Amino acid sequence: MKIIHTADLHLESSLTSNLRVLNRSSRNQELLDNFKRLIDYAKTHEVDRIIIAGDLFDTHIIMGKTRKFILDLIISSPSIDFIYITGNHEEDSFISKLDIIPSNFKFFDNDFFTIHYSDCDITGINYNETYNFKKLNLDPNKINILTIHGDINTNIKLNELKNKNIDYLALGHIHEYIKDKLDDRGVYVYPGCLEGRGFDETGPKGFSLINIVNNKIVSEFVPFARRVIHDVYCDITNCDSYQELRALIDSKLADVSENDVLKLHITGKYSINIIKQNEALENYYSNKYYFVKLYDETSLKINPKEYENDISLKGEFIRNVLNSDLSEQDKNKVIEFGIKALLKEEV
Ligand SMILES: [Mn+2]
Repeated sequence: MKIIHTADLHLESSLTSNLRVLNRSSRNQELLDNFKRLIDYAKTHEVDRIIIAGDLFDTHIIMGKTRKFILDLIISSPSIDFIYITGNHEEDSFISKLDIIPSNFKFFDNDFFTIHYSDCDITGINYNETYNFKKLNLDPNKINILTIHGDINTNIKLNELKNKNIDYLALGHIHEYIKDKLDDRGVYVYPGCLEGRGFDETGPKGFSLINIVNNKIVSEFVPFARRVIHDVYCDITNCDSYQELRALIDSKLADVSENDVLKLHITGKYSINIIKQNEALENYYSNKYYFVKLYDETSLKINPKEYENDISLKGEFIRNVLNSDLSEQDKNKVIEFGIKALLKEEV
Protein backbone atom coordinates (compact mmCIF):
# COMPACT_ATOMS: atom_id res chain seq x y z
CA MET A 1 0.00 0.00 0.00
CA LYS A 2 1.40 3.38 -0.95
CA ILE A 3 0.35 6.71 0.52
CA ILE A 4 1.48 10.19 -0.49
CA HIS A 5 1.75 12.64 2.40
CA THR A 6 1.71 16.23 1.18
CA ALA A 7 0.78 19.59 2.73
CA ASP A 8 0.97 23.34 2.27
CA LEU A 9 0.20 23.63 -1.42
CA HIS A 10 -1.17 27.10 -0.65
CA LEU A 11 -3.19 27.29 -3.84
CA GLU A 12 -4.26 30.82 -4.76
CA SER A 13 -1.54 32.38 -2.68
CA SER A 14 -0.35 35.87 -3.34
CA LEU A 15 3.26 35.13 -4.14
CA THR A 16 5.84 36.68 -1.86
CA SER A 17 7.22 40.03 -2.92
CA ASN A 18 10.28 39.00 -4.91
CA LEU A 19 8.43 36.49 -7.01
CA ARG A 20 5.56 38.85 -7.63
CA VAL A 21 7.45 40.19 -10.60
CA LEU A 22 7.02 36.81 -12.20
CA ASN A 23 3.93 36.32 -14.23
CA ARG A 24 1.66 35.78 -11.27
CA SER A 25 -1.26 34.13 -12.96
CA SER A 26 0.92 31.64 -14.82
CA ARG A 27 2.78 30.81 -11.61
CA ASN A 28 -0.52 30.24 -9.79
CA GLN A 29 -1.61 28.01 -12.65
CA GLU A 30 1.64 26.10 -12.16
CA LEU A 31 0.78 25.54 -8.49
CA LEU A 32 -2.60 24.15 -9.57
CA ASP A 33 -0.95 21.99 -12.21
CA ASN A 34 1.29 20.58 -9.48
CA PHE A 35 -1.75 19.06 -7.83
CA LYS A 36 -2.61 17.41 -11.13
CA ARG A 37 1.00 16.23 -11.55
CA LEU A 38 0.82 14.77 -8.04
CA ILE A 39 -2.28 12.77 -8.98
CA ASP A 40 -0.62 11.62 -12.22
CA TYR A 41 2.34 10.44 -10.14
CA ALA A 42 -0.03 8.62 -7.78
CA LYS A 43 -1.73 6.86 -10.71
CA THR A 44 1.52 5.73 -12.39
CA HIS A 45 3.05 4.60 -9.07
CA GLU A 46 -0.07 2.82 -7.82
CA VAL A 47 -0.54 5.08 -4.84
CA ASP A 48 -3.80 4.35 -3.01
CA ARG A 49 -4.22 7.42 -0.85
CA ILE A 50 -3.12 11.04 -0.69
CA ILE A 51 -3.01 12.69 2.72
CA ILE A 52 -3.19 16.49 2.49
CA ALA A 53 -2.09 17.71 5.92
CA GLY A 54 -3.56 21.20 5.70
CA ASP A 55 -3.19 24.46 3.82
CA LEU A 56 -4.22 23.05 0.47
CA PHE A 57 -5.52 26.58 -0.10
CA ASP A 58 -3.94 29.81 0.99
CA THR A 59 -7.12 31.72 1.49
CA HIS A 60 -10.59 31.60 3.03
CA ILE A 61 -12.12 32.81 -0.22
CA ILE A 62 -11.46 30.29 -2.96
CA MET A 63 -12.28 31.13 -6.57
CA GLY A 64 -15.04 28.96 -8.00
CA LYS A 65 -12.89 27.76 -10.88
CA THR A 66 -10.12 26.64 -8.50
CA ARG A 67 -12.61 24.73 -6.38
CA LYS A 68 -13.99 23.07 -9.51
CA PHE A 69 -10.50 22.24 -10.79
CA ILE A 70 -9.65 20.40 -7.55
CA LEU A 71 -13.05 18.74 -7.26
CA ASP A 72 -12.95 17.50 -10.88
CA LEU A 73 -9.50 15.99 -10.29
CA ILE A 74 -10.74 14.15 -7.20
CA ILE A 75 -13.83 12.86 -9.02
CA SER A 76 -11.75 11.68 -11.97
CA SER A 77 -9.40 9.71 -9.69
CA PRO A 78 -11.74 7.18 -8.01
CA SER A 79 -8.91 4.72 -7.28
CA ILE A 80 -7.32 7.22 -4.88
CA ASP A 81 -8.67 8.31 -1.50
CA PHE A 82 -8.01 11.98 -0.72
CA ILE A 83 -7.65 12.49 3.02
CA TYR A 84 -7.75 16.17 3.85
CA ILE A 85 -7.46 18.21 7.04
CA THR A 86 -7.61 22.00 7.08
CA GLY A 87 -4.68 24.22 7.98
CA ASN A 88 -4.50 27.65 9.59
CA HIS A 89 -4.84 29.48 6.27
CA GLU A 90 -8.09 28.06 4.98
CA GLU A 91 -10.67 27.00 7.61
CA ASP A 92 -13.34 24.87 5.91
CA SER A 93 -13.91 27.20 2.96
CA PHE A 94 -13.42 24.38 0.44
CA ILE A 95 -15.66 21.68 1.90
CA SER A 96 -18.53 23.98 2.95
CA LYS A 97 -18.93 25.24 -0.64
CA LEU A 98 -18.99 21.85 -2.35
CA ASP A 99 -22.30 20.82 -3.94
CA ILE A 100 -21.30 17.19 -4.00
CA ILE A 101 -18.85 15.28 -1.84
CA PRO A 102 -17.15 12.52 -3.85
CA SER A 103 -16.96 9.21 -1.97
CA ASN A 104 -13.16 9.15 -2.30
CA PHE A 105 -12.85 12.54 -0.57
CA LYS A 106 -12.40 12.12 3.20
CA PHE A 107 -12.33 15.07 5.55
CA PHE A 108 -12.42 15.81 9.26
CA ASP A 109 -13.85 18.22 11.81
CA ASN A 110 -12.77 19.51 15.19
CA ASP A 111 -12.60 16.15 16.96
CA PHE A 112 -10.31 13.25 16.25
CA PHE A 113 -11.85 10.89 13.74
CA THR A 114 -10.43 7.60 12.42
CA ILE A 115 -10.76 6.06 8.96
CA HIS A 116 -10.20 2.30 9.17
CA TYR A 117 -8.35 0.62 6.31
CA SER A 118 -7.32 -3.03 6.26
CA ASP A 119 -3.62 -2.15 6.49
CA CYS A 120 -3.75 0.89 8.76
CA ASP A 121 -5.88 3.42 10.62
CA ILE A 122 -5.69 7.05 9.57
CA THR A 123 -6.78 9.52 12.23
CA GLY A 124 -7.12 13.25 11.68
CA ILE A 125 -8.44 16.53 13.03
CA ASN A 126 -8.88 19.97 11.47
CA TYR A 127 -6.59 22.82 12.45
CA ASN A 128 -6.92 24.10 16.02
CA GLU A 129 -4.86 26.64 17.87
CA THR A 130 -4.71 24.18 20.75
CA TYR A 131 -5.17 20.44 20.59
CA ASN A 132 -6.32 18.21 23.42
CA PHE A 133 -4.30 15.07 22.82
CA LYS A 134 -5.80 13.40 25.91
CA LYS A 135 -8.78 12.59 23.68
CA LEU A 136 -6.58 10.65 21.28
CA ASN A 137 -7.02 6.91 21.56
CA LEU A 138 -5.36 4.72 18.92
CA ASP A 139 -5.57 0.94 18.56
CA PRO A 140 -2.13 -0.46 19.55
CA ASN A 141 -2.61 -3.43 17.21
CA LYS A 142 -3.01 -1.35 14.07
CA ILE A 143 -0.52 0.71 12.11
CA ASN A 144 -1.51 4.25 13.05
CA ILE A 145 -1.11 7.37 10.97
CA LEU A 146 -2.18 10.59 12.66
CA THR A 147 -2.50 13.77 10.60
CA ILE A 148 -2.56 17.25 12.17
CA HIS A 149 -1.57 20.76 11.11
CA GLY A 150 0.59 23.04 13.21
CA ASP A 151 3.99 23.86 14.59
CA ILE A 152 5.89 21.43 16.81
CA ASN A 153 7.40 24.44 18.58
CA THR A 154 4.06 25.99 19.51
CA ASN A 155 0.67 24.32 19.27
CA ILE A 156 1.73 20.69 18.78
CA LYS A 157 3.57 19.44 21.84
CA LEU A 158 5.39 16.32 20.67
CA ASN A 159 5.81 15.16 24.27
CA GLU A 160 2.05 14.81 24.54
CA LEU A 161 2.04 12.56 21.45
CA LYS A 162 4.67 10.14 22.70
CA ASN A 163 3.60 6.58 23.59
CA LYS A 164 0.20 7.08 21.93
CA ASN A 165 0.71 4.20 19.44
CA ILE A 166 1.51 6.56 16.56
CA ASP A 167 3.60 4.98 13.80
CA TYR A 168 3.65 7.95 11.46
CA LEU A 169 2.70 11.49 12.45
CA ALA A 170 1.74 13.25 9.19
CA LEU A 171 2.21 16.95 9.86
CA GLY A 172 1.70 20.08 7.83
CA HIS A 173 2.67 23.72 8.33
CA ILE A 174 6.47 23.92 8.14
CA HIS A 175 7.49 24.31 4.49
CA GLU A 176 10.58 22.17 4.73
CA TYR A 177 11.00 18.39 4.76
CA ILE A 178 11.63 17.17 8.32
CA LYS A 179 11.63 13.56 9.50
CA ASP A 180 12.60 12.53 13.00
CA LYS A 181 11.91 10.01 15.72
CA LEU A 182 8.77 10.61 17.77
CA ASP A 183 9.21 7.81 20.31
CA ASP A 184 10.28 4.15 20.34
CA ARG A 185 7.45 3.31 17.96
CA GLY A 186 6.94 6.18 15.55
CA VAL A 187 8.31 9.04 13.47
CA TYR A 188 7.01 12.53 12.76
CA VAL A 189 7.24 13.99 9.27
CA TYR A 190 6.72 17.38 7.67
CA PRO A 191 6.69 16.81 3.89
CA GLY A 192 7.36 20.53 3.26
CA CYS A 193 5.57 22.43 0.54
CA LEU A 194 5.26 20.85 -2.89
CA GLU A 195 6.84 23.84 -4.60
CA GLY A 196 8.70 26.90 -3.29
CA ARG A 197 6.61 30.03 -3.62
CA GLY A 198 9.13 32.67 -2.60
CA PHE A 199 12.78 33.30 -2.13
CA ASP A 200 12.54 32.10 1.48
CA GLU A 201 11.52 28.63 0.26
CA THR A 202 14.75 27.46 -1.30
CA GLY A 203 16.06 23.96 -1.86
CA PRO A 204 14.41 20.71 -2.88
CA LYS A 205 10.65 20.51 -2.32
CA GLY A 206 8.36 17.52 -2.66
CA PHE A 207 6.32 15.03 -0.64
CA SER A 208 6.74 12.04 1.64
CA LEU A 209 5.95 8.64 0.14
CA ILE A 210 4.73 6.10 2.68
CA ASN A 211 4.86 2.40 1.98
CA ILE A 212 3.16 -0.25 4.11
CA VAL A 213 4.52 -3.74 3.44
CA ASN A 214 4.10 -6.82 5.64
CA ASN A 215 2.65 -4.77 8.46
CA LYS A 216 5.65 -2.41 8.45
CA ILE A 217 5.57 1.27 7.57
CA VAL A 218 8.48 3.06 5.87
CA SER A 219 8.71 6.46 4.19
CA GLU A 220 11.01 8.53 2.04
CA PHE A 221 11.21 12.05 0.62
CA VAL A 222 10.39 12.39 -3.08
CA PRO A 223 11.60 15.64 -4.74
CA PHE A 224 8.77 16.91 -6.91
CA ALA A 225 8.97 20.68 -7.43
CA ARG A 226 8.77 21.81 -11.01
CA ARG A 227 11.02 24.74 -10.19
CA VAL A 228 13.58 24.61 -7.42
CA ILE A 229 14.52 27.93 -5.83
CA HIS A 230 18.30 28.12 -5.35
CA ASP A 231 20.35 30.34 -3.11
CA VAL A 232 23.79 30.45 -4.75
CA TYR A 233 26.81 32.26 -3.30
CA CYS A 234 29.84 33.16 -5.46
CA ASP A 235 32.90 34.65 -3.81
CA ILE A 236 34.56 36.67 -6.58
CA THR A 237 37.63 37.70 -4.55
CA ASN A 238 40.05 35.78 -6.78
CA CYS A 239 38.58 36.84 -10.11
CA ASP A 240 40.70 39.20 -12.18
CA SER A 241 38.33 39.91 -15.04
CA TYR A 242 34.66 39.99 -15.89
CA GLN A 243 35.17 36.82 -17.97
CA GLU A 244 36.65 35.01 -14.96
CA LEU A 245 33.74 36.17 -12.85
CA ARG A 246 31.28 34.79 -15.41
CA ALA A 247 33.18 31.49 -15.60
CA LEU A 248 33.11 31.19 -11.82
CA ILE A 249 29.36 31.79 -11.65
CA ASP A 250 28.80 29.32 -14.52
CA SER A 251 30.69 26.63 -12.63
CA LYS A 252 28.58 27.26 -9.51
CA LEU A 253 25.41 26.87 -11.56
CA ALA A 254 26.42 23.61 -13.25
CA ASP A 255 23.65 21.63 -11.50
CA VAL A 256 20.90 24.22 -11.81
CA SER A 257 18.11 23.46 -14.27
CA GLU A 258 16.96 26.11 -16.72
CA ASN A 259 13.46 25.78 -15.20
CA ASP A 260 14.68 26.97 -11.83
CA VAL A 261 14.62 30.21 -9.91
CA LEU A 262 17.90 31.67 -8.74
CA LYS A 263 18.94 33.93 -5.95
CA LEU A 264 22.48 34.77 -7.02
CA HIS A 265 24.71 36.37 -4.40
CA ILE A 266 28.11 37.69 -5.37
CA THR A 267 30.32 38.16 -2.34
CA GLY A 268 33.91 38.88 -1.38
CA LYS A 269 36.32 41.68 -2.21
CA TYR A 270 36.62 42.38 -5.90
CA SER A 271 39.55 43.69 -7.84
CA ILE A 272 39.49 47.21 -9.22
CA ASN A 273 40.25 45.64 -12.61
CA ILE A 274 36.76 44.17 -12.74
CA ILE A 275 34.12 46.58 -13.70
CA LYS A 276 31.11 44.69 -12.47
CA GLN A 277 28.24 44.95 -14.88
CA ASN A 278 25.48 43.88 -12.55
CA GLU A 279 22.66 44.66 -14.92
CA ALA A 280 24.31 42.80 -17.78
CA LEU A 281 25.06 39.92 -15.45
CA GLU A 282 21.48 39.71 -14.22
CA ASN A 283 20.16 39.91 -17.78
CA TYR A 284 22.56 37.24 -19.01
CA TYR A 285 21.48 34.75 -16.34
CA SER A 286 17.82 35.75 -16.59
CA ASN A 287 17.92 34.55 -20.18
CA LYS A 288 19.30 31.19 -19.11
CA TYR A 289 17.02 30.49 -16.14
CA TYR A 290 13.35 30.98 -15.32
CA PHE A 291 13.98 33.84 -12.94
CA VAL A 292 17.16 35.38 -11.51
CA LYS A 293 17.72 38.02 -8.89
CA LEU A 294 21.24 39.26 -8.32
CA TYR A 295 22.41 40.32 -4.87
CA ASP A 296 25.66 42.27 -4.91
CA GLU A 297 27.24 41.80 -1.49
CA THR A 298 30.80 42.58 -2.55
CA SER A 299 33.14 45.33 -1.52
CA LEU A 300 36.06 46.80 -3.39
CA LYS A 301 39.52 45.36 -2.78
CA ILE A 302 41.89 48.30 -2.84
CA ASN A 303 45.40 48.71 -1.53
CA PRO A 304 46.17 52.45 -1.03
CA LYS A 305 49.90 51.70 -1.18
CA GLU A 306 49.56 50.75 -4.86
CA TYR A 307 48.42 54.28 -5.66
CA GLU A 308 50.85 56.25 -3.50
CA ASN A 309 53.12 56.96 -6.43
CA ASP A 310 50.65 56.54 -9.29
CA ILE A 311 50.77 59.78 -11.24
CA SER A 312 47.84 58.94 -13.54
CA LEU A 313 44.46 60.59 -13.23
CA LYS A 314 43.18 57.34 -11.71
CA GLY A 315 45.93 57.40 -9.03
CA GLU A 316 45.24 61.03 -8.21
CA PHE A 317 41.51 60.37 -7.96
CA ILE A 318 41.91 57.31 -5.71
CA ARG A 319 44.34 59.11 -3.39
CA ASN A 320 41.88 61.97 -3.02
CA VAL A 321 39.02 59.69 -2.15
CA LEU A 322 41.06 57.60 0.28
CA ASN A 323 42.22 60.75 2.09
CA SER A 324 38.70 62.15 2.34
CA ASP A 325 36.41 62.01 5.39
CA LEU A 326 33.98 59.58 3.73
CA SER A 327 33.06 56.29 5.39
CA GLU A 328 34.83 53.17 4.10
CA GLN A 329 31.65 52.09 2.34
CA ASP A 330 31.18 55.47 0.65
CA LYS A 331 34.85 55.58 -0.38
CA ASN A 332 34.43 52.24 -2.12
CA LYS A 333 31.31 53.41 -3.91
CA VAL A 334 32.87 56.69 -5.02
CA ILE A 335 35.98 54.89 -6.28
CA GLU A 336 33.88 52.35 -8.16
CA PHE A 337 31.76 55.01 -9.88
CA GLY A 338 34.83 57.20 -10.51
CA ILE A 339 36.77 54.38 -12.12
CA LYS A 340 33.79 53.51 -14.30
CA ALA A 341 33.52 57.14 -15.39
CA LEU A 342 37.24 57.34 -16.10
CA LEU A 343 37.12 54.18 -18.18
CA LYS A 344 34.24 55.57 -20.22
CA GLU A 345 36.37 58.66 -20.83
CA GLU A 346 39.09 56.45 -22.20
CA VAL A 347 36.68 54.76 -24.59
MN1 LIG B 1 -0.01 26.37 7.86
